[in-house]
Amino acid sequence: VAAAAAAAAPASRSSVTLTQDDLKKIAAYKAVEHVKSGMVVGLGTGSTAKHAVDRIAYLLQQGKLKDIVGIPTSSITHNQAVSLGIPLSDLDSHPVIDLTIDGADEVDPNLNLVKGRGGSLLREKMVESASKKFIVIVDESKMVKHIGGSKLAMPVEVIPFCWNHSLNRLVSLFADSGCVGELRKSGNCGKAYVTDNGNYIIDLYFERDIGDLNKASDTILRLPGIVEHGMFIGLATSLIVAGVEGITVKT
Ligand code: ABF
Repeated sequence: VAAAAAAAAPASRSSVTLTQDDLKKIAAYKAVEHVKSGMVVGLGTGSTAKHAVDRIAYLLQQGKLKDIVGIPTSSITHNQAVSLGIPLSDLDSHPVIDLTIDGADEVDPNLNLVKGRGGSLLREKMVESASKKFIVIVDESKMVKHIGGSKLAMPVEVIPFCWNHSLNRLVSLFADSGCVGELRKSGNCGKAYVTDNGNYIIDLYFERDIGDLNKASDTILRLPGIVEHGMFIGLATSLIVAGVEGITVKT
């Protein structure tokens, strides 16, 4: 209720105190305004994108949207969409997607993103790179001056075979940036986290900025055993940021 009220008016005029989840919902609902009947829609993953999927399902149930085909970016989103009755397909059948809505872990002023701290990145990148429009939805805490410059993780999906070797090679690529890496673990059980694609994730941490993002991307992807990384460079076409002062839209 609080989020719906806030979505209808600038947050600063709302009489309610907005939580971070309210802000995520506001950004998600705003993005879903761009979904039109008949579209093929990429369904993002994470606590922000989840609100967009809920909203699309609600509008379908109300008959305000029709003939939507959803392309989920993870098994979690697939299951959510199935439970809500959203018709689904995949990239094999729909190689061009009209619009994808997804969250991010970091966003810079040029709409470059870090994604994958929640565990999804490969399917997201496949879907988002096949999308005519890709709207990123975040609360204001995700905005950074430059991705790759924070002290937080840069996820890299690797094949499980000799992952420690891949970790060492990744770290040595970025020795000048004071890089360290660790295998992502699943909860407290000590076992490796396994992605939807049966792979592992290595989280890289940089002491200093990694500099040119395209160069860093190319360097990582040239390593055998690396599947994909969490830098999404030049893929987002617009950004919706929800903050306590209101919504900012950037294209
Ligand atoms: C997924 O969800 C990931 O790529 C990213 O790590 C995360 C963002 O999640 P949240 O909206 O929960 O912060 O899209």
